[in-house]
Formats: sequence, structure tokens, C-alpha cells
Amino acid sequence: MKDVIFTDVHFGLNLNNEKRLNDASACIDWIISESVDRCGLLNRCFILGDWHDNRFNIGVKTLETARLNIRKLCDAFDQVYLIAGNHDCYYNDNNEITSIGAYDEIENLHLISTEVEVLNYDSGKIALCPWGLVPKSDRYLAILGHFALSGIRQPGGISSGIDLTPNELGKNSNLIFTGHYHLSGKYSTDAGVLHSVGSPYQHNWSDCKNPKGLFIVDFDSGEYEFVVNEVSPRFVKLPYSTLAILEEEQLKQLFCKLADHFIKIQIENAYEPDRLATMANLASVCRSYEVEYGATVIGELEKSGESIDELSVKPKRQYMKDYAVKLCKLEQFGHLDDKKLINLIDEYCDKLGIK
Ligand SMILES: [Mn+2]
Repeated sequence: MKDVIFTDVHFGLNLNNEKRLNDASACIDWIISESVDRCGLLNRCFILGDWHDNRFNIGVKTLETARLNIRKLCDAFDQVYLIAGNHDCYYNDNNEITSIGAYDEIENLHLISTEVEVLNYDSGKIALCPWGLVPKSDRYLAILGHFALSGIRQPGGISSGIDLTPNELGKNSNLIFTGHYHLSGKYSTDAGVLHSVGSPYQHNWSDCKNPKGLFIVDFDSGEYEFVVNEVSPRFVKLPYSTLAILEEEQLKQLFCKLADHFIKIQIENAYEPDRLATMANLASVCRSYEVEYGATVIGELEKSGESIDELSVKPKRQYMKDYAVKLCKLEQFGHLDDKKLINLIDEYCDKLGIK
């Protein structure tokens, strides 16, 4: 019998952004349909934590969307195990209050939040560990959890300074699946492997080029596979130099193909302003597009569906810069150099301590 593992959906991502909520829902639909295609009968589904994004405040629409998606999973699978991740726990140092507690009435949903739960299979048992807990010293076919570990790749580099290591966990099992780290990746332990399952769809630019998906596992035989998500929106970086050699028609086709995705045109050094303007114009068919030049990023947030909260999260100086860039496009301010203006805004904001 095959089971399904995924993690870190983060409902409510980007301050309850509606489009991202839709992305998360569509991802759950994909997980269910992919599981049906590959497993036939759906047995157990394991969600390894961070079902919600924000540990303190969850928007009403986010909660309703997340609830509908838990329902969908509970209708599709025989049993669903929802592990509390750090984003699901209100307190830093204990799991007494969790946001997943909101779903405690669903019959075939098992909330794993304050204790490690052990499940029996024909050839052994597996351990399910919520945030902050590790399994009792014993042998398991597999350990599933939301672990903070040293030595795992994360956006800023490699995680460190944590006592728990893949090898330490590996003493109790040759097969470990962990949520928490959003980048998918495989790590060796002394006698087996640890899989950082990674978020099932790309959340932001840190996920660029990192394959996203789910695991289908047969714990009795020990066989498993990673299924890559090819359907959710991706964050795609395009170097200016590779775009500059394309004809306008080719550019148009390229951006049409990338219409569902988040696009960033990266300028490495020199560029022709007119050519860049054409590119940016053609890129506007995409879900969103940005132009990155050194540390400066100019771009369009998603065209609609942004919540006011999301807009207000932009640093104040970014509003000024966006406004300045818009001004420079007007005829009467055409003589102004937008890059100089942006530098001046930074200087001004630094002096006044404006973020
Ligand atoms: Mn997470």
C-alpha cells in the first residue's frame, strides 16, 4: 500500500494574498490527482507541518481556504495525518496552542501536535514527530517530522548551530522525511538517507530552480519516489544578455510561454534602455515581472488580488522609488535620471532612518 507525503504549504503566504491562496489550493488539487494516478486507492496522507503560514494571525479567507483543502484531502484519502510545524505553533517553546487545532472535528484527520505518534505497518512502524519532538530511541521503518537540523540547505546557506543532526536521527531509522526546510534535497546519514521534502510549490525567489513536489512511499517495501510538481507557478530568472539576442517575436513567444510565472530580468552589466523597455513591456503578460539591476529591483507586484496588507508590507522607500520611476516616465520629467533619483532616495531614507 502506498502513502503520500508532502509539507510546508503555508496557507496565507504573503499576508493572505488571494492569488497565492489559489495557488496553494490548486497545488492540493494536483497532489490529490497525482496521488490517484499513481496509487489508485488512497491510503494515508502525511503533511509534515506548516500547513498555515502565520502563527499568530490567520485571515478569515485563509482559514476557510485551508479548511476546505483539509476537507478535500480527508475526502480523498483514507486517513490524513497533519503534523504541527513551527508556523502552526503559537508559542516558540511549546506546542500547546496550534492553529491546526481548528480542524479537530474531522473524523479521519489525525492532528500530531504535542506527542510523537507511532503507526504500525506489516514490516515495522513509523514515527510522526511534531515540531520540537524526536522519536523515542527505537527502530523505525521511517521517521517523519518537522525537524530543525544542522546541515540542511536553506535560502541563506546551510543550517547550523542546532544540536540535532541527520546522523543523530538516523540512529533510529534509515529513512527520514522532514518538513521545515523549503528547499527539497537528499542527505546521507551514516546508514541511510534523510529527505528534506521541501514545499510542494514555489513560494518565492529562494525557491528558484528548486524542484518541488511530493513523495509516494511504500513503507513496507521501503520503495519511494519523488513526484515533481510541473503545474504550479514558478519563479524564473532571465539574464538580460540571453534575452538581448532574441528577436522581438521570439521574446513575445517566450513570455507567452511563461505567462503563469513570476519573471525577473537580471541585468548583469550594460544594457540598452530601449531594448530593456521593450522586454519589460513584453514581460508584462506574465503573472508578475521585475527588473533587477545590482541591488535595485523595479517591478510590478501582481496586477490584481493584492490585499492592502500585502501592499503595506513594501518598505516605505520602495513606494518612493516606484513613484520616482513612474515620474521619470512622464514627458515633463523625462530629463531626470531614475537611477540617480533612486540613489538620492536611499541617501535620504538612510539619513532619516526610513526603511
Ligand atoms: Mn515552513
